[in-house]
Amino acid sequence: MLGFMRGLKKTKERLFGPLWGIFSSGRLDGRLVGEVEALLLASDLGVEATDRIIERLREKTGSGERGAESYVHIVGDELLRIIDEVHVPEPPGGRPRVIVVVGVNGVGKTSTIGKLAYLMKDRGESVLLAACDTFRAAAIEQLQLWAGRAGVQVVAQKMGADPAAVAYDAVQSAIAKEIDIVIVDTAGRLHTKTNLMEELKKIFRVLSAKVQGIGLEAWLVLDANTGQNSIRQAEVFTEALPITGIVLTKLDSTAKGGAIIPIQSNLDIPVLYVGVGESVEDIEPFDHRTFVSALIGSGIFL
Ligand SMILES: Nc1nc2c(ncn2[C@@H]2O[C@H](COP(=O)(O)OP(=O)(O)OP(=O)(O)O)[C@@H](O)[C@H]2O)c(=O)[nH]1
Ligand SMILES: [Mg+2]
Repeated sequence: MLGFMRGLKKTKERLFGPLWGIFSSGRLDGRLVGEVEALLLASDLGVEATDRIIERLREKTGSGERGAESYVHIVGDELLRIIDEVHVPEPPGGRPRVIVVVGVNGVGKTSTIGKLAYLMKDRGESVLLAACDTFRAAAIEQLQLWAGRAGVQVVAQKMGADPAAVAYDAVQSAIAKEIDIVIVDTAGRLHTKTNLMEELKKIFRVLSAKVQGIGLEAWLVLDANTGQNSIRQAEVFTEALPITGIVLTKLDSTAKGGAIIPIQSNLDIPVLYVGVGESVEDIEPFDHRTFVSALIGSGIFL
């Protein structure tokens, strides 16, 4: 909860501070609803969520009902409803669980992997990392640094090695050591985008064909600063791979946190974790009730 509060500071300042202001300024009428609509649209919640919220508020105009609190709760209630409609897939059974982490360059894949390893280890699970970004100089060392912070091991080969071969090695090693979770770091950029997608697909293909009984999944990392444009970015990955979860990073450095809503509902993939800073502890499981409560500054949905 604390992390969420901290992480959403800028988003709250842009959205829910002014929203309380509008609702407190008088009776809810057409003019106020218009102001709310402009604010919601400007805050990255997306057209669909904005339309739904505005429709709910319009039902209340002229009702004589007063009080900023009750209107803010209508907003929060509709946001929860929208997130609740997102399909949450069951994690695949099988052992070890193998999570291939993908996303464009610089979104925060490697840091997220370090943070996830730390979090999962803290929960009592054993974790092994696979250094499959063999393209970018120093990527392997960067993952090793994060592994050191999290207190977990890395399977790596030389720069330029075949990422699918590294992933295969890591999974074999995890099976031999009875490790619970393998997290696979991947490149964010190759010579071309097509190359990158082919390489990611190959990691998937090799692992599913060559090792039986693992729980293979792919998570997509998106940078919250990209706002709703992340949806287009995500589509390239969702066409290539069966993405079952999203990690939204850098929530602490943007006012575009509202984009969590359209990203999930447009892609129909849940946000599983959010990144709220640059240290190993700066990750939070995404809980939609905590999120909405933190966003609107009221504990009513907890
Ligand atoms: N403020 C903030 N910074 C973050 C967060 N997550 C990652 N970063 C920063 O984003 C930058 C890129 O992070 P990386 O983990 O290297 O990103 P990447 O996706 O692995 O990048 P490539 O390997 O080049 O594709 C680093 O400076 C991180 O410290 C976050 O939640 N909050
Ligand atoms: Mg990286």
